[in-house]
Amino acid sequence: MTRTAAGTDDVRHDWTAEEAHVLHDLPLPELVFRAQSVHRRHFDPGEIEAATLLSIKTGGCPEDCGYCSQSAHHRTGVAAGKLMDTEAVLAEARQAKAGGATRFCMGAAWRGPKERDLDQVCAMIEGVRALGLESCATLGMLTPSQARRLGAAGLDYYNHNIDTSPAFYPRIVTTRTLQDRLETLDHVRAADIKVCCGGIVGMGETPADRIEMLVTLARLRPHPESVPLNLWNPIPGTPVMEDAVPVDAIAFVRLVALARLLMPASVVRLSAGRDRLSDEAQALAFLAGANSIFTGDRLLTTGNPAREADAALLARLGLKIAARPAAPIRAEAAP
Ligand code: SAM
Ligand code: DTB
Ligand code: SF4
Repeated sequence: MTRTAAGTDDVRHDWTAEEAHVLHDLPLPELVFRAQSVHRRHFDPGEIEAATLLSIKTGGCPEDCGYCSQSAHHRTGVAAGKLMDTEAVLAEARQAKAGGATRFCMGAAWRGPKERDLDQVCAMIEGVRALGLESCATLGMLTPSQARRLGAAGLDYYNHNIDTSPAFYPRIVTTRTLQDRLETLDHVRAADIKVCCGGIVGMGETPADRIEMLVTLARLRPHPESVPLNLWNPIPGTPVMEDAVPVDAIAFVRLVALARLLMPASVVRLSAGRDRLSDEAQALAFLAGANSIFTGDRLLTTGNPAREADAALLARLGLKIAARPAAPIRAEAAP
């Protein structure tokens, strides 16, 4: 994806919740105009990044995340599987590449990887990179040495979400803290791997929690290079199911615009729940500064728009899937 030569003088890390609320509540045309103006300083507005996900180890997870189909604490009907064979993963990566993706993201339902598993994931990363794809992994918590091993294998991105606001966090997960998540992100940074970190909306949190989540991300130094925004995909059998309140499309577009304004040089990805957004809502989200999507018919355990539907949407909008992975330069120097 083409980054423009803009400087990073509009990149700040001292955002307050009050400032974020003021931006969030602007009249929608003003909010979207400002977000699109910032977007154009950093990115080609005609390009969308495409990443494809694969669940390399599904279900049976010891964590109790109240939103997740893969937690062993909930009866969701998702069976616990084994770590996939490396060749089978690389066959999927080849298909992702043939489908136009520039990044391949491998997800595992672990609290954290075991050493033996890590050997195999490192082989997968090397294979993915040999195909000319960027690699991303999301494997749960990492120790500093595990992060270094992944970095040495050539991992480009590590996805590890903060998921929600600090105040709402203990309501959705009790087997780890937000501080644990932030520590793993520190280890990922120290290993010189780019950070993909975002969250979920629609789990029963308040609008203020959503803004707090974005402010928490925008106060990280440096900002995550990649910010996935997930609309919660309802999973019968999870505790969140009881309290979930879907986020309407316009409210979601406001969050996309706010993410773009708070983190000007970060790629903002429309992630889970995109299959419930109309073409018009997605168009508005792109106008508000979203510039990445997951392509392929599946996310991890839930659905995603069909490839053909995405191709038709992007053609209607005159948008191109970026032919190259994001430039390997950091948009922002580490402090
Ligand atoms: N186990 C690892 C972890 O938690 O970091 C990696 C996989 S986990 C499924 C990756 C992310 O997917 C979670 O952090 C959460 O933000 C998102 N996620 C999980 N279930 C979801 C759902 N039902 N709807 C939307 N996003 C979801
Ligand atoms: C992220 O923020 N969204 C992706 C990726 N990171 C790993 C995962 C979405 C999962 C949606 C639920 C599922 O398919 O199980
Ligand atoms: Fe496990 Fe990740 Fe699901 Fe939590 S979100 S239950 S850590 S797979």
